[in-house]
Amino acid sequence: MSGKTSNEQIIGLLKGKSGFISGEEMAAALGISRAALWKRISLLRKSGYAIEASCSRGYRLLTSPDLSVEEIRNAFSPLQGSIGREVILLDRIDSTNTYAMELASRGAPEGTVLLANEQTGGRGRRGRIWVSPYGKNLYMSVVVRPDISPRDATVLTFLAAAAGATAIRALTSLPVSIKWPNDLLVAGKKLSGILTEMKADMDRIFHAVIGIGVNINMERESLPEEIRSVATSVLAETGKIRRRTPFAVEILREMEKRYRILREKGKYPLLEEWLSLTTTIGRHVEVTTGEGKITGFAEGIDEEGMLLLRLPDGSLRKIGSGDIAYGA
Ligand code: BT5
Repeated sequence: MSGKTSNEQIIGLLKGKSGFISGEEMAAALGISRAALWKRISLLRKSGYAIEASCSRGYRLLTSPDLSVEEIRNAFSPLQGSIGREVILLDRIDSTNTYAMELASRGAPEGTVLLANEQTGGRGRRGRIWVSPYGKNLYMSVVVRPDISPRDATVLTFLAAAAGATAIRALTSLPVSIKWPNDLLVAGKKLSGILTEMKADMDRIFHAVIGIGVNINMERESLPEEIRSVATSVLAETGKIRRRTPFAVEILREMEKRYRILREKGKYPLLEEWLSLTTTIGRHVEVTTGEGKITGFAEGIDEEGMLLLRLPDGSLRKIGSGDIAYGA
């Protein structure tokens, strides 16, 4: 348990037992006094854990908060890989990406994860908003320092999209697919979006932040009118309220696996996996770019993740960023 604070250790001990665990045993395991243990338990209750206390039998965990930073930390060892080695949960922030970029520029270690219960200024690409109501969804950003060229930064978005799709499929059995470049869709509606930002010069990335928002327990009716028809959530698709913790843990695990592949084998395995999960390639699409709308046949991606669009006049156009609409 090295590197864990007493909060994580307490939750680890309580979760390790289905019944009560004595205060004496816990205090001994943590190397703290019974009084200090009591204080810790009170604080954990304040952050949403229901812990029963009995004079004769000790403590028992009844329920955990649905987004538990202690459980997320316990799922990752600081020594194991990089992603998840530090996990911060904030109640409310303008944008986890903005704050993670700030932390990264102040030297936050690679793999720092920032989560929030609510974003008051959640962001999409090009200044658009990401609707982020309190306690409903996952809003998560990860600091990375990849040794890749800034021209290859799209692979970070692809890595997160594949990680998100794989994790959400495993947890929900929903047929999640990827729409170029950064959307996760279920039944044609947006379940999740990814925003990758970086500080870089011409040939080096100093740091990057990969932000992912996943709609979990948000009711479709609570969405603003203009988003309702394009968005969905796990609740809307399955009718079930879910704990957010397993989504955070599984997405981070899947990101870690792919980040290691990027480090050890380079970008090509990730581009290939992304191709196997996308529904964009091999169909007629309409792409809205900064210069307007273009329609064509999405033939593939190039080695930097740019979309290769065959235009009606037969020419091939490379598109670096845009919004895709699927034709009827
Ligand atoms: C995205 O942008 O899809 C990137 C979303 C990234 C959100 C995460 S949350 C954690 C981190 N911190 C942040 O501040 N951001 C990241 P884009 O492709 O530009 O899509 C934005 C569009 O999606 C909006 O214009 C709406 O149409 C739609 N939208 C907004 N909120 C939504 C939501 N909660 N669910 C589905 N669609 C939404």
